[in-house]
Amino acid sequence: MSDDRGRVTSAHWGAARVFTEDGRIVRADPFEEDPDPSSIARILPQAVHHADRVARPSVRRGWLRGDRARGAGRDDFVEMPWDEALDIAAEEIGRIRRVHGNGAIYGGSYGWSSAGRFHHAQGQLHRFLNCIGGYVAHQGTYSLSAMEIMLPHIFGLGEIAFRHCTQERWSEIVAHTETLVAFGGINTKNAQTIAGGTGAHRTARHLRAFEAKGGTLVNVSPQREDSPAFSRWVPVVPGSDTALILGLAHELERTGRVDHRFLARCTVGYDRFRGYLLGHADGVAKDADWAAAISGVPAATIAGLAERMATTRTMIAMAWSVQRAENGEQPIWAAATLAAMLGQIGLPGGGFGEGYGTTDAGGTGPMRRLGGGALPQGTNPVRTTIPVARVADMLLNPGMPYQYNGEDRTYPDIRLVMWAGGNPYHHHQDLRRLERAWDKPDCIIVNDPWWTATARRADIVFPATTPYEREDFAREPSDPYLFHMPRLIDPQGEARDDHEIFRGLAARLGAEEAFTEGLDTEGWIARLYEDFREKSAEQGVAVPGFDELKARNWVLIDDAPQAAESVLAAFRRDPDAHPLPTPSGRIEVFSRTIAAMAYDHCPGHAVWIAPTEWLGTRGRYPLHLLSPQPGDKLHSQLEAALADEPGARPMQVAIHPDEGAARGIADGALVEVFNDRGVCLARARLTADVVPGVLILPTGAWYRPDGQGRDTQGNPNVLTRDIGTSRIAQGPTAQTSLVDIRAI
Ligand SMILES: Nc1nc2c(c(=O)[nH]1)N[C@H]1C(S)=C(S)[C@@H](COP(=O)(O)OP(=O)(O)OC[C@H]3O[C@@H](n4cnc5c(=O)[nH]c(N)nc54)[C@H](O)[C@@H]3O)O[C@H]1N2
Ligand SMILES: Nc1nc2c(c(=O)[nH]1)N[C@H]1C(S)=C(S)[C@@H](COP(=O)(O)OP(=O)(O)OC[C@H]3O[C@@H](n4cnc5c(=O)[nH]c(N)nc54)[C@H](O)[C@@H]3O)O[C@H]1N2
Ligand SMILES: [Mo]
Repeated sequence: MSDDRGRVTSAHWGAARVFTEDGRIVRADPFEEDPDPSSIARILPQAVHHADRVARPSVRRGWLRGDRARGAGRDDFVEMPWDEALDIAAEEIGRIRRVHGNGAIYGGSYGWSSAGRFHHAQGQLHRFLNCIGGYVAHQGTYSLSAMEIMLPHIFGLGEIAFRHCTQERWSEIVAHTETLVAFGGINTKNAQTIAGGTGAHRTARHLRAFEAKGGTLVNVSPQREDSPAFSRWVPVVPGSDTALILGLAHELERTGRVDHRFLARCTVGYDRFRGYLLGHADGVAKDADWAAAISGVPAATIAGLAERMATTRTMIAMAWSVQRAENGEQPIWAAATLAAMLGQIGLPGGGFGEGYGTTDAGGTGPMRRLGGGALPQGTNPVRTTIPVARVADMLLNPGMPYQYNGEDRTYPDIRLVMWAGGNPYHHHQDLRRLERAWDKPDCIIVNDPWWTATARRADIVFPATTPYEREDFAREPSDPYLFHMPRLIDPQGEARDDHEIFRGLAARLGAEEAFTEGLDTEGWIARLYEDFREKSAEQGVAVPGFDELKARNWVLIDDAPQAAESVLAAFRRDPDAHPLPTPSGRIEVFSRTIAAMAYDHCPGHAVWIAPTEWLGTRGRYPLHLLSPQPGDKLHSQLEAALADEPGARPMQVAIHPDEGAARGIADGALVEVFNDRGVCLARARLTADVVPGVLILPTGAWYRPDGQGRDTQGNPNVLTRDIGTSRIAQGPTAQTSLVDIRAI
């Protein structure tokens, strides 16, 4: 049977019109409403029907013998009928609960899984675990942990509130911003995705409008490609942004351009910061020459940029990569401080913002946050959490004390790990270390559609359906489209929905009624949709009934951005009447809360702290490795099929021609990238569009080590360092790693 018109479905990288023939997906075309569709979906047919799909429930042979050495991923698996595999898993979950308690279960299960409101893998897992007594959860994200912790300290607002209700939206930027200074750039490659899917990509359109009206986009980045061609590239040494920002701040002081009136009305603690900036405390003025020596940006460029920022309407934008680094808290604080010194915070098109272009949701402004439609997860009786990126620390060091945002904590003793919808062997740093940590628990259970590196290192693997094999609906709060996600094909192999997998486990653990509340999948989708519809109606937004949505496939909802004044505009207008929810009610250039943490690295205002690995270190490894997000996919998803394309693996690593010449590396040469932590293969791409000394190796290759532990696909996480940003946010630090490279 062929399906001539295809049907539209949503995905993180955008909606697509998907065509099937004889029960198989044969093509995925761009969604016709999308002016800038992503090409990621093109590989869908090959990925969904790939031989690397998990066909049946599988149990690791070694685990059946009582062997925990799973981290190296060398074991083979025994396929089993569903009932048998579910029995084994339920028995082990039950045993661990009885003997060690629910506090021994790690169910954080970080990862993007797939769009769709009901079949959200983590949500299903968390609900299941809460129904059986709870689990150790995680806090924060790999994306922006430092931002999530710092924005409340500085502005008193959570990151989402800041991004959606406070910082300037694109329309304001296009209308008012003259200079957009983007640390880490604004790259439409990243704006292909949003967590809840997107109907019509908009970032590229906004950038074109900004260009057309003559705005200046300054791309402060180690890579020219991080912003569109019309931007001005300011090449910067990775990890040095804080120093560069301090240099800009010093220029404002030196030239008398600081807006002291704004600082006095709207901020606290500028004097403390100023003493540091001018070198009163340590005798080191953080001036343009000082900043130039650290950042590689010439002092004259710093002076020119500072002048431009002070004399034009300026928005300081920061990509999340900049804070995914050691002391990633500092560039955010420094940038917010610089914006305060410029005195443009709360003016149209001015101030500090983050996440523009990081996903397509950046700069969407205050949308009506249509609530509802999310699977209720219940309450978790286990109170223990960890900062998300400290998972290997936790597994390796039960009982070890650590500090986190002013709290003293200890790591729990984890016996069971359950993962659904994430790929830690993609997302975590220092994968060889993760392998050692992975051998610690008694049991690891993974649901995934594919044999990812994580699935290959699990004890029990449950094959999950992809979104194309089940019905759902998609609704991203920052996007005006609403999608029915039809079941396009039957589940492949013996795959089951995550909900069905957890229902099977819940039934065996006496919690089926609690988990399902007597509803089947269809009943749940109807309940979530009705909930979404009712909450939308409360906001005055009309949403069709589910049957109508099903018939229409997708609809555009009238969900225009609210015209409400932004929190910062109101604050600026009258800081006493509209104080920020910080301890002082003002923007905290100096934070007593952070100073009181008494962490030796942070005195309570933004500071430059040299990373332990960066180009200023004269160690054994001379090159700085950056591992940005891949342009041709989302993280490690669809990798099975992408890796099959001729010449696609190992991944390409970008390197400056001078560095290539110094090492006898030609364009296209097979290379090894290495340091003490690991080695991976890659293929050299010589380009003058990266700063000398910097290697760019995007993430997303599946980890596939050879006999010597050398990753064959080009996964940068065999090389990255697994330490927290600092004791404040304990975020991941993937961008702080030194390596070397050699031709082979
Ligand atoms: N070196 C380095 N590392 C990084 C980063 C970096 O910049 N540099 N970035 C970090 C960031 S920001 C992030 S967000 C993470 C992303 O890391 P992850 O979110 O873990 O990466 P994904 O590949 O999206 O993992 C999703 C997994 O869910 C599976 N999946 C999809 N749909 C379903 C489903 O319906 N059910 C189930 N059970 N599984 C499903 C997919 O097959 C895939 O294996 O990576 C981080 N890692
Ligand atoms: N196509 C695609 N889009 C994605 C994703 C994906 O996997 N694929 N993932 C999504 C997710 S989960 C997230 S969190 C976002 C992440 O969004 P970001 O974190 O903003 O994106 P990255 O690609 O990691 O980094 C952007 C650029 O920052 C630059 N950079 C790195 N280090 C430094 C530094 O020290 N200083 C400066 N100034 N620049 C630096 C690098 O050149 C890099 O290309 O992307 C989202 N968008
Ligand atoms: Mo992310």
